[in-house]
Amino acid sequence: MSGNNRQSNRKSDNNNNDNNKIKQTYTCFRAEAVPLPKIASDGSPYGASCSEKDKSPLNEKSAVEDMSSGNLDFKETPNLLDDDSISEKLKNISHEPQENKRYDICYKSASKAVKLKPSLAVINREKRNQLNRSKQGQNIIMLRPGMVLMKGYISLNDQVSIVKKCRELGLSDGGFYQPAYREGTKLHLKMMCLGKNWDPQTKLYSDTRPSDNAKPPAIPDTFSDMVKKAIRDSNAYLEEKNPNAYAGQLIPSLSPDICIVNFYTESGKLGLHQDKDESPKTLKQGLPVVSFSIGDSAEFLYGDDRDIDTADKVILESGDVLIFGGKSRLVFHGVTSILPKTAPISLQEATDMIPGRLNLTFRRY
Ligand SMILES: O=C(O)CCC(=O)C(=O)O
Repeated sequence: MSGNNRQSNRKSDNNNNDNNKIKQTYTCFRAEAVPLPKIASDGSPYGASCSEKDKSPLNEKSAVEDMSSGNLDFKETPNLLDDDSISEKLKNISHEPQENKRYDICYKSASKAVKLKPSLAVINREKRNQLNRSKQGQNIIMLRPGMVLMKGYISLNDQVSIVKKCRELGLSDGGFYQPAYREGTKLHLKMMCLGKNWDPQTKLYSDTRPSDNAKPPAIPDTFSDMVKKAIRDSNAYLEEKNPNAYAGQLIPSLSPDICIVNFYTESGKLGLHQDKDESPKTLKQGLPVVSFSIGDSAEFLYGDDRDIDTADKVILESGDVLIFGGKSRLVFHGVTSILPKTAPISLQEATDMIPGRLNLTFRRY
């Protein structure tokens, strides 16, 4: 995986129905603690990046979100601790130096008392999303040879189970942490590896995480089964739809031994990169990367090179599965933004997940 500098200015967005080319560059800001972004000459996977953009005045909600993304200077917010419910949330989200903290992707249930009531517009959107989910199996789109998007493929129940499992694993040894590059630039997400560790500093896989020697938790069997089923279903659909057109374009099956779990807060992002640190055999065979999206939607770019001006764009919503293997195994891809408040309400209610997006990418070394 390698990244790209995104310190530039948003100019335009020529998104149209026929061709979703995104013609944008992005304005990004640097957090105090983050060294100057650099062009990722080393191909940094998640991009030497612009930093958290949210500099808005603190209120209860944004303070908790900022704390959860590790960007809040605790000393500046003494009033927050006067409120019992907020301090309850903060107890759950460490403000120790990021290297040492256990990152919780869900609020404690006690914090439910401070939840905001969803607006009518949000409730309606949720209903539409649920309707789409019920069309499961008819919503498979081939984005390009070897790259398939399965809209709403993961049922809400399974999404809830995945969030709960990731929360549990994320709080255990080898769980979520704040990754950084060798030069100290922080990635705009929290990460946890399952199966094997992938290190953003060396771009190598290993059995333990160098920063704390933790052994990554195993990939739950239920996750692996879902990955295998998704590939089978996507191939079956493509074959049935048009046996001639898709002959030779089916996705090789995958028995994953690595899963990289990313959690993006609302200001999270990830530069255009390729997933190319897996074994030469895997890359040669085009064994796919299978990606699960859960929570808030993401603006996802993909293309032939590390160029946001020529990349295509697609919105990944909660429950979507994206598969890229075969001819698309080395496609450049990245996340330009998270679309706040787009997660299914029922998911939020069942998990008490903090605002943001959970993404799991399964691979084989
Ligand atoms: O969050 C996503 O959808 C992409 C994640 C990704 O590209 C990666 O982990 O390599």
